[in-house]
Amino acid sequence: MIGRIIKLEKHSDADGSLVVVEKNKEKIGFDIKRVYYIYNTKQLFVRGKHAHKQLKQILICVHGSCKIHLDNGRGETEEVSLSTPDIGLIIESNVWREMYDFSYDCVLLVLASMEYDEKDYIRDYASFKKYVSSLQKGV
Ligand code: T46
Repeated sequence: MIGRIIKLEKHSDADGSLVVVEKNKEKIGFDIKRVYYIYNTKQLFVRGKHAHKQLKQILICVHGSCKIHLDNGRGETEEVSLSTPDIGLIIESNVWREMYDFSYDCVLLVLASMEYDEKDYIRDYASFKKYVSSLQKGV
């Protein structure tokens, strides 16, 4: 598994539902420093297409649905469908991600371990593969 799926604590009653993300309960393994969300994405548009050197994130599709393609740069890939607000996908650093197949009503919430830093992005796939291989060789 490249991404880690976590089941979030949901409290539902006749009046509705509430979902909690708590670092220690869900064994998230990092502090959350930034929150953003993606919505109004055109269905055929592919977002992401990058990796992060340090950043770790949890993706939660709080409304609608979308798919996430993950690639660890070492020959393994994975497709994850998100369509439930009480499921989170943890993506560690050094994972190439692409988000696609957005439903018209998709709201993708992201909880991130670091503040925004463009220098942390690798936006070119060949450079990503090179970077992962340099990590493996310890250079
Ligand atoms: C990721 C996936 C899941 C900011 O100014 N601050 C921010 O915190 C973020 C996340 C983005 N931006 C700016 C940078 C771009 O001008 O917002 C614009 C769109 O960002 P980007 O093209 O990187 O969006 P996505 O949907 O391709 O990727 C985002 C995150 O950037 C990325 O970290 O893993 O969502």
